[in-house]
Amino acid sequence: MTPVDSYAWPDQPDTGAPAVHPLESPGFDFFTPPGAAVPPTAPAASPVPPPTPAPPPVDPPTMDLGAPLATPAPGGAPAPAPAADGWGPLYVIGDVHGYLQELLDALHHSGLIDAEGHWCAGRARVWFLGDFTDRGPDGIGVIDLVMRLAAEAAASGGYCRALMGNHELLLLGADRFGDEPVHSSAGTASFLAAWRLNGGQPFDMERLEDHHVAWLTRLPAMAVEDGHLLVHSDTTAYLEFGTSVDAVNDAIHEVLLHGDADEWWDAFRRMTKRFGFRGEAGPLAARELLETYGGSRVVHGHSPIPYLLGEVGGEDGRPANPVLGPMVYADDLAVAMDGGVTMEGEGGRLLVARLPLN
Ligand SMILES: [Mn+2]
Repeated sequence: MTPVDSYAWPDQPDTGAPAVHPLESPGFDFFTPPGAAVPPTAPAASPVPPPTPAPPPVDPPTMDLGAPLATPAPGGAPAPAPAADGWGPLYVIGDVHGYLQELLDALHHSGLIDAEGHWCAGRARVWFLGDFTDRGPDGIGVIDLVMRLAAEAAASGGYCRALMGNHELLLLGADRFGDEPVHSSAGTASFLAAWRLNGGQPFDMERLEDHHVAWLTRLPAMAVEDGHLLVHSDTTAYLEFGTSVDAVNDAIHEVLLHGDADEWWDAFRRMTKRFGFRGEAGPLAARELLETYGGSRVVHGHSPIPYLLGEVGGEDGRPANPVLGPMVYADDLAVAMDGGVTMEGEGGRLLVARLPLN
């Protein structure tokens, strides 16, 4: 893989950029370069003192997966109590985008991993909502951690699973198709150009190994758990893949296993749409997904909460308020879980939430 330039804004395409309108393009994906000052995390409700501020993301990353966390509280939060059916509580985690240390801090603070970074939540259930790589300092480190926690959780009788986000498709597509032109209704592009424009990190691509590719390729795009429909993106475009959870997951896997670059691009384009549950038509759209796939609430990542709230875009581009937790909206039918960890220093944070909310 040829090393790529440093950051480029999606609305300032370089020569390799797709010649399409930003709003129609997968390049329309919010982007904040890493490297901003990292504020102390501000956990909402927990007896555990906030962890010491993590060091600013470095490039290349140097943090160890198993390094002890700074939090002095032994064991982190109290161990989750098992549910009546034997399963432990259900957690969801929003977009990580390579922010490994922030993920370790958040998991430890939630009582899911111990001070050495190992699963300590027994039969708890964890779903990551996708988008592990790009933008942040250690995307492959994040994937390695999630893969290891999946094994450790299974050995404890719980589980740690993950959905496929659009950045997984982007990374896999860039790895597989590179500069090969893809043809979409919006113009010509390539996965490599789109990946670069959306925060693709050369050090992640260099460390992407076959076992990562195999694991990422098998991730489901949606799941229903405890009455929650879990998806990465806030869009009804999933309906274009099928009308059941299995049909959607099978259709996307079929594309990843046998599709050509154009078919991959079409899947990527659908899974990159956003804001489907916002505004007046939002509740109806959420209801349509729930009636089709099951569940009583859609839980998604992908669109950072400050953007969903319309709080970004002022003169300094900063959100008006820091993200404190998940956002319930669309007549309580949708939960946004992307706290905007890439906007650290600007009020964003990585969100871990135990479901149900309220
Ligand atoms: Mn996304």
